[in-house]
Amino acid sequence: MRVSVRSSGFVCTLCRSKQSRTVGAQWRRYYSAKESPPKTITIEGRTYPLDSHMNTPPAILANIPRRLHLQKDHPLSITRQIIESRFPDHKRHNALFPVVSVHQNFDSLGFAPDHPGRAPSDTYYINKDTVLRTHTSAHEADTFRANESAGYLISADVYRRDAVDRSHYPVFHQMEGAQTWDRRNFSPYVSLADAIWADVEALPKHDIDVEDPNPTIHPERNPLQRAHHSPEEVEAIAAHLKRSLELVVVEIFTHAQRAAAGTDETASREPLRVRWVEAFFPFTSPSWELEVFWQGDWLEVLGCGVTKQDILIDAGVPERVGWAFGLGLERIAMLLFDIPDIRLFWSKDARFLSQFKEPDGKGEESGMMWDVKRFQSFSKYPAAPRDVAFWLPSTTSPAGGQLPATSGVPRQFHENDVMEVVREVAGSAVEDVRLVDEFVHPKTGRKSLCYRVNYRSLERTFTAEEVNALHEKLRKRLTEDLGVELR
Ligand code: FA5
Ligand code: MG
Repeated sequence: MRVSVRSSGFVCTLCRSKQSRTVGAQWRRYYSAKESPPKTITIEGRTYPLDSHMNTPPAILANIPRRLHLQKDHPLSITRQIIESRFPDHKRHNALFPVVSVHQNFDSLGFAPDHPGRAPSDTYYINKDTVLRTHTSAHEADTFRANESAGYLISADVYRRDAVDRSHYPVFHQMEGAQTWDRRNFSPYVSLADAIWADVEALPKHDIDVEDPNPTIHPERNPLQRAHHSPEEVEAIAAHLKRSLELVVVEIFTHAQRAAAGTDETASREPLRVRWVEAFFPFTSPSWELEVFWQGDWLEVLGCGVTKQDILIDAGVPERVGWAFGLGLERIAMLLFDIPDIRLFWSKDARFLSQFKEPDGKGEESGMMWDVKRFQSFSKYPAAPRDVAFWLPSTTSPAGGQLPATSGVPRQFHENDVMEVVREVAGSAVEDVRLVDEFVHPKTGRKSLCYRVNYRSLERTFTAEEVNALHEKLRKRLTEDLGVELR
């Protein structure tokens, strides 16, 4: 692929798309010390052509080989195995490659062409057709097509340009689960719905109080796929889905409370509160999210729903109907072990890693084998907050700023671009980044933003000089990359 380089940025000669200077400049800075940027990139032996859509920093790609969900004795791997123990008959897929096509990640799941999730402000692109998967659902269609089992689980690393705080990291891990029934095979029952209800009855019961105030089907908010399912079938599928996932939460909390019992009596007495809320995903209907009350707030742990029948039809299994879910392994592991900061999962510090142990030998299928201990936080090092205030680039629209552009179509400023620059300059030296002030100048219409960057190491105390140097570098890079004017 040939790419023409202009002083103001890059234009992809293949797709003729207008790329912001950020994307082109990043690509040039990361991947080229020489005159022209490289034409391809090789990731673990697989080679991809590059174009001006490339916005994935090397520091993000460097996480690919870590595979924390498979690392022995790692809390994410332990969490994965405890959840897997609730689905003993589901086929597991734990080594699927993270570079996927735009088709797999979005099109195959029915994402609209203008869905915000596709934007380069939210997703790491390798080229215009290739991304780092943003969710494990990227493998749904292929796994349904392979049709190897009625149920499956996929655990994997996923990548998103997102906020910087204690529960968000640009790389995290999800577990996808699905269960299907063949509508031609319901004997000895009189209907498919009856056959599914028999499976619901075969699941264990639990005694937790679950808030679930909404009807399973709501014509506007959570519609039935009328062409494909009867209301009775959806009631049965939803009951099976919800019970299966409530049992996951019960399993996790049983372990967490047992671990807490040894340390803190009040935590061990706090009853588990769980609620279902209505949700929307392009690939399920009806859809829900499951939230758990934890340390004073509702925490979303998973999304799920009745699989869109078009996905199963396109995958060549039109006779199958069923459910799917996707959960965040970090979120669950934070509840399970009481881990306060998502950056800790990436730590190579023995004070962190040595606290977690898988049981030896077999017994993976039995949750009772797990001896979970509550994480003993090592001492907290002081936070060093620094503010950075800037004017967004002048713009015809007084409402917001725009990134420098090459071909007349400017790209809107997006907060995730600030987050990305912070990650590049300071990596995991930053605990969180928050917008603390914004205003629009009454005369010029220019917009000013002020972000508070909270520098704090998990492993030691930073000196003021170190923090100042990082912050100065950040200020410089914000002007260079985003075209903002420091105040
Ligand atoms: C999804 O990713 C859907 N693919 C889930 C799904 C699968 C729905 C199958 C229906 C059927 P969502 O973007 O809400 O949905 O992410 C799912 C879970 O991942 C969240 O509930 C949360 O637990 C976790 N999660 C999302 N973003 C982050 C993040 N930046 N850091 C850590 N965990 C996250
Ligand atoms: Mg969600």
